[in-house]
Amino acid sequence: MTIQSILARRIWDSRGRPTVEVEVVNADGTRGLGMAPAGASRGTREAVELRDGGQRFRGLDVQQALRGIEREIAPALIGRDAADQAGIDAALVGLDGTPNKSRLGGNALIATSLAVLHAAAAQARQPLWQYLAQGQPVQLPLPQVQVFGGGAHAGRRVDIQDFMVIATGARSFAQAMEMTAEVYRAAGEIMASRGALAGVADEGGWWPNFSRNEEALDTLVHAIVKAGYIPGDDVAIALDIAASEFGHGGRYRLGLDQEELDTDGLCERLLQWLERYPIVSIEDPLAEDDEAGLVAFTRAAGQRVQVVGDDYLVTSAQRVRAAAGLGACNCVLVKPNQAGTVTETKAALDAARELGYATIVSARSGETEDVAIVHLATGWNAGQLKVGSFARSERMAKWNEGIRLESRTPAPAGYAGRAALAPVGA
Ligand code: 2PG
Ligand code: MG
Repeated sequence: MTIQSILARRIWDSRGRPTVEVEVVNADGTRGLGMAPAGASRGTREAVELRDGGQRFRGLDVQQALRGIEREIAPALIGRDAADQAGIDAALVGLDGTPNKSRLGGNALIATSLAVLHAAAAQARQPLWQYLAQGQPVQLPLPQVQVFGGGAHAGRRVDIQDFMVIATGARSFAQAMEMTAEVYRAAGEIMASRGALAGVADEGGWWPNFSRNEEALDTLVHAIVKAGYIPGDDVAIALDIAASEFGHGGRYRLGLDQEELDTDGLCERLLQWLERYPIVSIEDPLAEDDEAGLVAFTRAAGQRVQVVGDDYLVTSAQRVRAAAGLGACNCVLVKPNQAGTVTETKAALDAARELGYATIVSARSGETEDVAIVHLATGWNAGQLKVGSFARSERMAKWNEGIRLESRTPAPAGYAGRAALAPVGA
């Protein structure tokens, strides 16, 4: 069955910014929709988003990306089989012709690649996760859910970007959502009781009205207790330090705490937090350019907690292999738009798995109603899923999709739970 037409249009993301949507229509009438998400804290080696520049929508319009899809991508893909994901993705990469996908745009490529994937699943008359699972037993992922947003997602009100919880005591995806709902609400009540409630940040986490970064951690523990759970037992903490946002060349400036730390100083601070708080996962603890720091931190903490590479690994199989050679990180954050195509995303995930790294499929801070990543996390058996907070429907659509997958027949073969965390088997 062949691709009959490809439509590209501008839609709007969760920050009200332009983004790319692609619709692939097969000859049998089945179709697939792909939407490009957008990050705010980005790794410098990510696939480049093609934006128009100029005055309109603060330079963020995507007309050039749409034109590239209409004039170059569509003619190259029409007549091909949507089921040939690898062939189509290779064609996309070849057409673009640049190492960072800057000519046609990573946003154009990922929207197209995801639309082709959806169209192939629709053609096979299977839910996407099942199409991806190819008959292998797969599990619903363990969710990481943001409670306070910070960093680039909250006007840098606090330095640390994501203060998240993982319902480690939950025995199903639905139960993890129930526990998270109670903690999220308790955190809001605590902020309200302090007169500190000021709406939410970009991913739906409570606005981080704190006077120190550690106050956010204390409040998170307090919220877990107030919700009736045992910190570390029932509900644990996950952080995305997103250190590339406040550190370069081994110098880290914590604006809120009015401190400047070097690599050793930041490592030491984070190791103290690991002692004092029930943290089970820590992402981008050092900046993307601080490889030695990432190796040292992983050596010091990687036997006890999950050390996640996001900006540093940028969903690249090649970078994952290099990191494994050095001993940096023990878990890979997998973001399809960092790679630019579904096939390259899967290659990064496969490399991670082969090397004994845990994997988390992740959304971006700029999202849409698209729930594809829930299917990718499940169908690829990634083990973990990160999609932001427990508010705003671009987030809730994804959590709710997980609940749907768990309760439908056929359902995935159970729930990954805390065993999905690195270090694996700890
Ligand atoms: C991250 C993501 C999601 P962004 O850093 O992991 O929280 O943020 O999409 O802005 O890169
Ligand atoms: Mg991150």
